[in-house]
Amino acid sequence: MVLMKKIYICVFLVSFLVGETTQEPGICFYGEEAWTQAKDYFTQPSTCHEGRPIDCNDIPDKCRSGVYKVFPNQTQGFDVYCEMNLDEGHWTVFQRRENSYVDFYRGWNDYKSGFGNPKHEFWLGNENLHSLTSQKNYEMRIDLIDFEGNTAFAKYKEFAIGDESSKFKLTANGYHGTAGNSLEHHNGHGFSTKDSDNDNYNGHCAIVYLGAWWFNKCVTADLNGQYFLTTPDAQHRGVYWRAWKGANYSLKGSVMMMRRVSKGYTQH
Ligand SMILES: [Ca+2]
Repeated sequence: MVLMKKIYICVFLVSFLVGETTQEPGICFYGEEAWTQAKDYFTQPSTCHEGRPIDCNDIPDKCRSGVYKVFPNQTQGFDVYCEMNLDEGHWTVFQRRENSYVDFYRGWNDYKSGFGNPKHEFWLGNENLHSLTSQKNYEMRIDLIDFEGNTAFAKYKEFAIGDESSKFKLTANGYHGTAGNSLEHHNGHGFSTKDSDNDNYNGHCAIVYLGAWWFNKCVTADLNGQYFLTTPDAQHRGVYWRAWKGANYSLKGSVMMMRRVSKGYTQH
């Protein structure tokens, strides 16, 4: 009975404060998460969840990192995680690895539409990445952490994902950072999954390396690879970034995010 009461209150608070009457799945939270959500709505500026932001650039400065709904070009909107503190904030996060809880060895349609929880492990979806990056100019930031707690980052001044007819082609130019440019080998290539081979290798990179990425011939980075708690069972596997940790190391975690670099804000 107590649990049911918590669920009910949570739905009421969220619905009331965002001015929606919907009780669609995902609007209700349980236990500690429900309390955090309710507290955010009470203590953050009321403007944090107003309007139709096209990405996390449109979220006001004083709002906290968390999940926000964004409405890029011609979409009905979808949830993203906005990183509001790191490196001047306003980053739209589109990938995160932190444990082995979510299976990343998935097919084309899952990678197209996205999966997981934006607050934890997830992939935002190639269609959503295209919607975001086709509306303005974007930069990208990737943060990596190893099992000893060391961190490294890679930033790209230009980042875009093509539409499905291009196989969600990656554009990542203008590297700087501490992790090394392991995306160079993948720049300009389409996305491949275990059921869609768009790489430049005779075999099928996504199956050989148990991942899903913009494989070329085959791989110097694959942050969507299998999650290992120990050294991977073969080279080029795991949550992989060769230029930082070599060919046989799987990272503890990764975060991939983008931020608009064009001047001005779009009114919606
Ligand atoms: Ca192939």
